[in-house]
Amino acid sequence: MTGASSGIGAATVRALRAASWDVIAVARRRDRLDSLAAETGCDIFVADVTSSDDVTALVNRVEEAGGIDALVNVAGGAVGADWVAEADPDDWAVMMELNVVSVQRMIRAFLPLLRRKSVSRGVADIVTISSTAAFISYEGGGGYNAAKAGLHAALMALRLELVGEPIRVVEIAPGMVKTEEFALNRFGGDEAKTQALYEGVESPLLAEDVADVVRYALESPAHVNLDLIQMKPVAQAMQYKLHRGPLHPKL
Ligand code: 8X3
Repeated sequence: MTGASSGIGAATVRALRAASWDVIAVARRRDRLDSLAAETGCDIFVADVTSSDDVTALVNRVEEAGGIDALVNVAGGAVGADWVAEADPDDWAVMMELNVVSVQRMIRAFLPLLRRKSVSRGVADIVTISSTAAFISYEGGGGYNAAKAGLHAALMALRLELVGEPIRVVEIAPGMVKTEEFALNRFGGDEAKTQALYEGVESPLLAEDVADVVRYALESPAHVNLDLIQMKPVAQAMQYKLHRGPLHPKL
């Protein structure tokens, strides 16, 4: 599973290890992977999913380890919150590479192994974290909206292309998830903007909530494909319809 060094990725490693899955945690930051390995007993592999050489080395390692039952694509993210007319095209290119092209690179690389594993396990899985940003655009989200919408479109095509094979293509699209890095990266390290985003929101989703759904998807009976799951905190009806303050019934 990719994106394992923090946030939803690290939480998913913990959730899967707690459910006795063998996990190869993949990310760029060795120190974080080392801590995760010490904590959970997962295997680790330092790789940048934007590098074809790194992904090839990872495939070789996974083959040596006997293959995989599931590929979980978590790596992704937003760079900047600039409006379309002002955003740096290089930021957009990074988002496209990380959220779309790298996922395709991983799927292309691992599909042969997943096909082989599906014979013995009865099913194999490709689980990918997208975002509600794939479906609803918002000011300052253009590049991220485009990238996640592209990812969603690609996963729909993949599901069509794999029909007839015992391979589940699962897309999990979370809304507001409070993690240590997502918003901070998006806002270029601006703590005040990051704090303001979550200000007053009663119980935003946590990385662990998304990790639970990944585990549930993987452990569902082999004939059940969760397909597309959107999940949001109760306080969020849409990205632009967010309740700040306590939730209370209208009695
Ligand atoms: C992040 C969700 O609402 O910031 O994937 O677009 S949102």
